[in-house]
Amino acid sequence: RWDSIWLAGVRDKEPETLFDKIISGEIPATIVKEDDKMMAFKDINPAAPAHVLVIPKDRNGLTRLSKATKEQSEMLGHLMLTAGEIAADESLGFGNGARIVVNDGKSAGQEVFHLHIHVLGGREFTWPPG
Ligand code: DGP
Repeated sequence: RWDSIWLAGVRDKEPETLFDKIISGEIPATIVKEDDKMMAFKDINPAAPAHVLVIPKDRNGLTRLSKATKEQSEMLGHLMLTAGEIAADESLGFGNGARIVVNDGKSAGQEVFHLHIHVLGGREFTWPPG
């Protein structure tokens, strides 16, 4: 786990966020899915009965989606596939439709500048979002 943080620090000049502390285990989180590249954990301030965040372990400059590069395509695909798997997981309270969201930048409501995909479920959603 520390390897990915060290790598992130070397490659990435942006300030660390609390998600690095979740990855390292310094801040506890309810992890629902994890591999060497990503971690998915329950949102501390859920906006729906089921609310999971999917993040890359090595942020590698990816503070927000609009900074993504072609080299990060595989990682982004992996995160998106994971979000889809979570959205189908009835044991987590999903399975009947999900809202999958990336807030890109402050005016879109982004507060943590380590790319993350929100997977929300367990209720009906309206459109347009607020
Ligand atoms: P955003 O606003 O898109 O940057 O989403 C950040 C989310 O991160 C927000 O829904 C709340 C969540 N969050 C913030 N701090 C913590 C924490 O310490 N633990 C967990 N599990 N989630 C957190």
